[in-house]
Amino acid sequence: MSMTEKPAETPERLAFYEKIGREAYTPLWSVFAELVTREPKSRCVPHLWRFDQAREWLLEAGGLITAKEAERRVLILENPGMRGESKITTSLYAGLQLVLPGEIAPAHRHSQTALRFVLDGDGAYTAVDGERTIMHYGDFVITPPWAWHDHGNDSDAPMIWLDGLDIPMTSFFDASFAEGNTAEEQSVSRPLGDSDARYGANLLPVDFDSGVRASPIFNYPYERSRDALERMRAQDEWDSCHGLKMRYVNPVDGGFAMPTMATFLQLLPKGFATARYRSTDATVFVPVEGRGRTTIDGEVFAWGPRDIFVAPSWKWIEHAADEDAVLFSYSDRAAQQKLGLWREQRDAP
Ligand code: 1HN
Repeated sequence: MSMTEKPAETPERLAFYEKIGREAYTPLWSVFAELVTREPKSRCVPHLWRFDQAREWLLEAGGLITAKEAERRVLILENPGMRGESKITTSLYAGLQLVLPGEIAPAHRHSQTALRFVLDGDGAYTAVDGERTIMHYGDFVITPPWAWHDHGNDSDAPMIWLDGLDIPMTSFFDASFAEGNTAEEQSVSRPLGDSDARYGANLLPVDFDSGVRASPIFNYPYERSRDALERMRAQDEWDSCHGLKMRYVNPVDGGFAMPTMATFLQLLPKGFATARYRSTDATVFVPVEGRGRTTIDGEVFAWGPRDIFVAPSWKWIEHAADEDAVLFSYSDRAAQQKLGLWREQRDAP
């Protein structure tokens, strides 16, 4: 049988499909080519959201509903190819969350893993399983599956961050559980900086086994990651497709920081233009510093700090930096690699 063409229908065949269809059967040969495609086919399309517009509408939402009433005051970034599905890619969710000064986003927990990437404001906290962390611009913070979490803003300015969750993936597996807490905020049971000291200093408690697959570090401060990139650039070894690209790591097993989602931070020096690459993990990019342009499937997106753009699976991507630029990104590569699915093709050595 051809991989791409479906056999011609005949009146006898159609009558047969009709008969078996009434009893919940379908002939594989009439759907095979759509099920097993030669290459990834997706409704996900490239798109860019401007932070300035998002911030304006988030602040407007801030006048319409409180964080408490909304549970989470978030504007979802919906892929234009999949409107109404709360997805930025086929497997991933993205939203922008606003917490105003004095507000609390109440404690809850769920099966879905979440990441936060801080985009505006300074000094709000998120609490995960009894420990708070204070958030600053560019910090990457994780909420492992089934961990209690709440957010609060004791600063005097609005805080906005990007939420990335594996919601569509969890729905795909029909594995979603969630519960709220009777108390609005968790009681604090560990001092600030406890996880960082225990797990973030190239040390681990001897015999450590958290029983959780996510990293025990839950705030990866931008200051530290950025400093690492800056010190490495002196070596002048740029990957032709990715510049200087690092992945956030779980110190316990060397894997990605979260079980389903992979996160990255990359530096593209001023004037650098990458070679093309494509990979099976549709990716959400967030420029943290600098300006540049990314071409995705032939379409050019000019970006600046805090804009958000998405590249679908298996579409050619190339970046060009007009200034020294830093990009944060996340994708489902962590899951795909565990499942033996991930592929990358480089149009370069
Ligand atoms: C969630 O728990 C948060 O904790 C944000 O801030 C967005 C979207 C869907 C489901 C849970 C948060 C979310 C979410």
